[in-house]
Amino acid sequence: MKLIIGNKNYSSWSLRAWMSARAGGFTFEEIRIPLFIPGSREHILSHSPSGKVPCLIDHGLVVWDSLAIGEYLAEKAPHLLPADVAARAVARAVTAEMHSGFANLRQHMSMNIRKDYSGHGHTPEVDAEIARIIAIWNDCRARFGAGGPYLFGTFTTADAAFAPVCFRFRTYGVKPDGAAGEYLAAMLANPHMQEWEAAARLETESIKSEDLYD
Ligand SMILES: N[C@@H](CCC(=O)N[C@@H](CS)C(=O)NCC(=O)O)C(=O)O
Repeated sequence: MKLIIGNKNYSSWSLRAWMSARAGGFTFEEIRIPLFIPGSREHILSHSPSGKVPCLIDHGLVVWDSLAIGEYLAEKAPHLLPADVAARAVARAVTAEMHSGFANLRQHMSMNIRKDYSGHGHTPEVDAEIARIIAIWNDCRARFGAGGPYLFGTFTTADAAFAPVCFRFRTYGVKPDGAAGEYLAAMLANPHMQEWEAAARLETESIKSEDLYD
């Protein structure tokens, strides 16, 4: 299995797929393509038909888009989704909401693990999206979280979907209270998250357009 990803500091979509692959216990070769430098588009297209990362290649089968990759990995490692049908439906709902929404947060609080942009990025629209994310976290933890520290107890693809938000909240100094805050702390302490973060800190490329508040 191969996973094509972008820069670990910046590529939020890559992180989602990578976290599902790690949490699923898969052995995979990681192909990291630094984004937005000469040749990167051609390099990505040599693996991924969409021209985007992440892209998963499993015995010749090409699966692109982080949502499809998460679903594919969960078919092979069913513990990546909750066992209960209702919990599984909600896990998919919050994952889909994350995948298709939160445009203001993406724009004003882009993932940038190495930076401390505390206090930056707030607009009324961003703050409304932050409130919605905190409400999702509190709701999932209260209804489904009894079996562990993650949204549905054990780590699922829903946690992978929110992994970039956790790094964003730290970069931009967003500090939820209560259950959501405890969830954020658990995610930032997750060994796979820490492995990704350590690699992001070692990267030397900068994407100036993503360093929003320098
Ligand atoms: N909906 C896609 C989005 C993928 C995406 O936008 N990836 C960005 C990096 S995070 C990318 O490949 N950008 C390179 C480019 O557009 O040339 C997914 O979930 O995988």
